[in-house]
Amino acid sequence: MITNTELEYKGNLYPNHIVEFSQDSDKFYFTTANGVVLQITILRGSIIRFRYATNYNFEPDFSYAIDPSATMGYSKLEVVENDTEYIISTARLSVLVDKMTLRTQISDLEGNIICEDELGFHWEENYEYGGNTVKLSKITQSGESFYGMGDKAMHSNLKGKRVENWVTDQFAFAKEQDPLYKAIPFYVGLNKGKAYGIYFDNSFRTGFDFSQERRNITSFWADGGEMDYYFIFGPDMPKVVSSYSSLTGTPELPPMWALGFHQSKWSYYPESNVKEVASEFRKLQIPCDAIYLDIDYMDGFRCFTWDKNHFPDPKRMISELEQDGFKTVVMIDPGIKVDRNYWVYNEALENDYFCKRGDGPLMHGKVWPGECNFPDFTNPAVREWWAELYKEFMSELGVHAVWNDMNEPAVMEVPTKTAPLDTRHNYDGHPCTHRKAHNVYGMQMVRATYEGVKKYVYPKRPFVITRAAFAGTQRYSSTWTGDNVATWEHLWIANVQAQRMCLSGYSFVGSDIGGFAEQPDGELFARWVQLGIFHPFCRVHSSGDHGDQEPWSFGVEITDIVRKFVNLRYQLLPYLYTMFYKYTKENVPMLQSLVFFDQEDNQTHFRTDEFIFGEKILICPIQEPNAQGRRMYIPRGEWYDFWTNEHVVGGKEKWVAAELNMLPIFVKAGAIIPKYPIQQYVGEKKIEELILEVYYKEGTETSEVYEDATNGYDYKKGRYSLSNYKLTGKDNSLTIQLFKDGTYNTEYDKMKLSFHGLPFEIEKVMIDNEEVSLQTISVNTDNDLLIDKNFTLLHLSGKQ
Ligand code: NBV
Repeated sequence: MITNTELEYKGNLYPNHIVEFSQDSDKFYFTTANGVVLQITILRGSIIRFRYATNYNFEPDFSYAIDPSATMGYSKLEVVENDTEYIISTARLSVLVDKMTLRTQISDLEGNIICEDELGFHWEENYEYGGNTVKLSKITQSGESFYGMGDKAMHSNLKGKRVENWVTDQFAFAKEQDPLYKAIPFYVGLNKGKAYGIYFDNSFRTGFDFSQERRNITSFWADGGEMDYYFIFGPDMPKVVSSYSSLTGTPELPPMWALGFHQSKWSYYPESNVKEVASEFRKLQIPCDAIYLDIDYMDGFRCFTWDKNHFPDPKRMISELEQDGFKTVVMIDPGIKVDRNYWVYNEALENDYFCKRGDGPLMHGKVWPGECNFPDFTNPAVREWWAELYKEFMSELGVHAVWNDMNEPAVMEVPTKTAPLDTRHNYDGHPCTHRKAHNVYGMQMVRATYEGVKKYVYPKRPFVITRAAFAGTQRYSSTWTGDNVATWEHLWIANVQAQRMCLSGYSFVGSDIGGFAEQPDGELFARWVQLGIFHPFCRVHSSGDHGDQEPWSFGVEITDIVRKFVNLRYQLLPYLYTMFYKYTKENVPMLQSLVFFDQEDNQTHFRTDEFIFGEKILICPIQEPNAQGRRMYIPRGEWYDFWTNEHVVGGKEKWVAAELNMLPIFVKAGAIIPKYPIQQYVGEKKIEELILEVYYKEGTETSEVYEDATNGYDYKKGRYSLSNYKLTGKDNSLTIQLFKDGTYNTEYDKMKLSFHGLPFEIEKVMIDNEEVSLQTISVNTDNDLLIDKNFTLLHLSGKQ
């Protein structure tokens, strides 16, 4: 028995002095007299895991969030002991463990304290359920800021906030409302120019307090499980986020069509309605790649069935839509209707796949179909079964993609809006209650969906969307921010949520453009489209309760604006696809908040509106009605106004004009932005030439363009084309070097280069050290050049 009454304070228990220390290669164990064991694992020089056991007893080491393929390794590891502490040193950090209290302090090699325990680990025993409520508090350094935490609808800097992680169906949520649909217990702290991250790997309900309760204290806790967190050192934010992403994973490349514009509504039916919407897009020449079928396509809301009155021949419809360039995406929910004549229900019942309550009865609850049972997706056998259910949809009917909704799981007519806490789960062989499994339930559902869709759309790539998510869900699925509202405030929220999700390792994200609940007016809709086309997932969706929300629903002026911006997204597809490639390969978030882009500039620490799309394009949405423009912050460096080519030096605020058909967009000097011609859908046209918008800069800058077959897996065999451009600008010359990688031969042979901001008139052009006559390659008076795609060195010069 532990006797630690002297260490009890305000109901909490604390570790006392260390009585035992041991090392087992990359793991260190510190055991206190009252039975607390701290296990420190060195994963990399800058990633350190801290786990605490009470009663000497660790739980089995299992996590849904950590990517099993994450690679680790470190170069240096030393430990020394003095009278008061143990000091572990890696090539990047040193960790002090206090012998009397088990508190830790992490410093960089220059001796700057990066993260320091206040009370450190403490806990409360949970009499009712067993186990502990585990807690940890740290000292907030003065001037410290906090970012991340998934989909929180609040200011991007979380200093002074307290948040909770419990995935929740939060229809028409409000600003500051919490928790929402996702649980991503990961934050980034930024203190005196140095960033670090904490990922708390615990799927119970967790809480984080960023100096709200006590001014100088940051704390986090969980209703159960272990205090098990990863400390990730930067000191640059991109390094923190990239390390977090390497721990929890990134997705594979989606098919390129998934990055197109998508149209959805609750619900398009019958078939004629779906067809009308699709043909209107083509008639009005507004690009669109996918159309969504919400729950009403089903027979009485039974998953994996069709309402044959409204959709008599889904296979034919899907193939006709496909011929017109539309992919069909269908909804699947977790609730399975209790119905003895329904095969999915019968199969699950026979195989014991449904969740059960504490004492054995099936867990049930009301959702769209009425009374439902809920598969236990934390059981691997259930996931396998669920994956197989997609066979007919994908391989026989030709459905292209699936969205999983209501997978918090949402349950109607109960105060908790979800499954009862005593509901039992397999948790991949670690049986537990819903208290532990709730936050990962949706994740495991969409994981199973992903596996099934992937298997049955093969040799194409899968595309899946989820509403609920936990850390790591990004490996399987894209996501949307749930049931937002058609208000200006929600436009602000959507912007913050997308940036925050990207910083939290989850880049494939978008909001219901225009708002799900209620009805936007044309102006709000247009402004939302202008933001939405710069989100990785770009879909208009609405509840349909208050009227139509198609691009043409608000009159000709708005239709034209929507077309203009959707066209721009399609032109930027090679840029967007390259962003995705860099996200999957190098963990670069697809959207960067300004603080992420330039953490050393204090001006960025509290900015919410502006963000960088990819690595080179600065966007600032208009978030108020009747605006003719807005003030915005231009981050440090040199930029060009996308519309006017005006050269702007950043590090200051600026008024930027933006009438309803405009949006403030700036391009980083030195950038090379690839563009395709406008297509009505991905693959509509043969790409005859790649357009490169080249923005002059004095000095050097690199840019990349990734291309492949846009679908399928050939790219994994090396059939991709990765072009690395290095631009070097001088007073009277510009050099572009091109290094290529991969064996994919793009269908175009030529590249059209358009120059912006050249301080000289082009007089001489050298390609691969040979002079070429300007007449033969110049396409117009602007000196746009049309050159062979296989150059390696382009040199332009002229007089200023
Ligand atoms: O399936 C209907 C809706 C769906 O359109 C929406 O996108 C989801 O977030 N679903 C929620 C259930 C009903 C919400 C009131």
